[in-house]
Amino acid sequence: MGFSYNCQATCSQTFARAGVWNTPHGIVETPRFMPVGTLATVKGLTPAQLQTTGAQMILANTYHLHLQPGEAIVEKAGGLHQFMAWKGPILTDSGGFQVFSLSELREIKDSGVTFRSPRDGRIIEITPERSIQIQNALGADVIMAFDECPPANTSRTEVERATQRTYRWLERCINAHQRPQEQALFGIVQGGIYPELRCQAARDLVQLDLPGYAIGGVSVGEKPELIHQIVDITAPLLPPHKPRYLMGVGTYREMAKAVAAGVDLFDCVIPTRFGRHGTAMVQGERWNLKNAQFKEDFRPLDETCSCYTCQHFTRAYLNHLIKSREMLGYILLSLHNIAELIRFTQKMREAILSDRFASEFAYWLKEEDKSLSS
Ligand code: PRF
Ligand code: ZN
Repeated sequence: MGFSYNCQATCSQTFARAGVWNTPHGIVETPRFMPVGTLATVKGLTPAQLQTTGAQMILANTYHLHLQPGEAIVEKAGGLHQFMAWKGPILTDSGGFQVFSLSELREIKDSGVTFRSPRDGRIIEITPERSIQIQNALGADVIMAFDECPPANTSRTEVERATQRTYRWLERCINAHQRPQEQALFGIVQGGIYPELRCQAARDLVQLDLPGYAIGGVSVGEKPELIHQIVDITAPLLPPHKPRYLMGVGTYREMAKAVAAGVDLFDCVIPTRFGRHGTAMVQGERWNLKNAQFKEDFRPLDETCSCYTCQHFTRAYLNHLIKSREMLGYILLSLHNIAELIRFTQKMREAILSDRFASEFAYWLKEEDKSLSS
């Protein structure tokens, strides 16, 4: 029972590490990508299908589940695991990020955030205490601190204010947390693109001796080089015997560079969002399956992929499904895309275990060729 992170191997040339993280609902082998199931569903996939992708831990979201169906319903159902029939570990994000990114008419004060519900227009207040109360009721294995994530164009003064507020909110989250034995509360390092603010935030959070740490506030519109720089500065300041989670990042290069900096966990909506739009992620490329070039292509989507989609269906069939707007097309692409990203992180893990990470992932780790990259 409980939580423990055990490092199995470290890379001799980077800060990459492979580990096993024990949670109350099973182990997570790191580095690993976590699929996003915002509304207690990874869109389009049954838990059994999800399991075949190699998913171990999945995400859900406090903000969305508070609005619909409400945490009381989930609690009555016996908690998130029972409600959605996912037996593995679950993490809930605090809602902080979504309040900022999704709601119109929001007001941020020291006490918390008020916003107008996009569903029915009622005014809702989420405070650090409220976020934790909701997350305690939802019952995920890992819960996230309620933080303020300023957008990329925010001034240093404003970011400093947000980072200090995030720290005060974290103290309130810790005090409000009613189930510390069953649910690990992660702190989130903010500080924008400002190295000194990141360092200060990381040091302050580490003092609180939390069971895990996240790097937030990246991939909010800044250049990729800045993501790498911030992660390089922040990750080494986090305790080596606890998991490190880079929030909202799921592109190959950013994950590889973050793993090289010592990050263990990732999440991103890209694989499911792309899947729902008919886009497949194949060996680092993005293919639009609507494209006529696939019409008579009877090869599997990715000939090297062992996912259910690639084992059973052709590009021609997927082209047909997507063109016909058939549900199954979106489902099969989401399944493959998730499997693809998890496999990428699993490959990094295996490379670290045999100390071949730096050479095998050299392509992703080298400086980006600006003429080719997107
Ligand atoms: N904070 C929270 N969730 C997040 C982020 C954050 O900064 C990000 C930023 N990439 C994604 N999800 N609570
Ligand atoms: Zn596949």
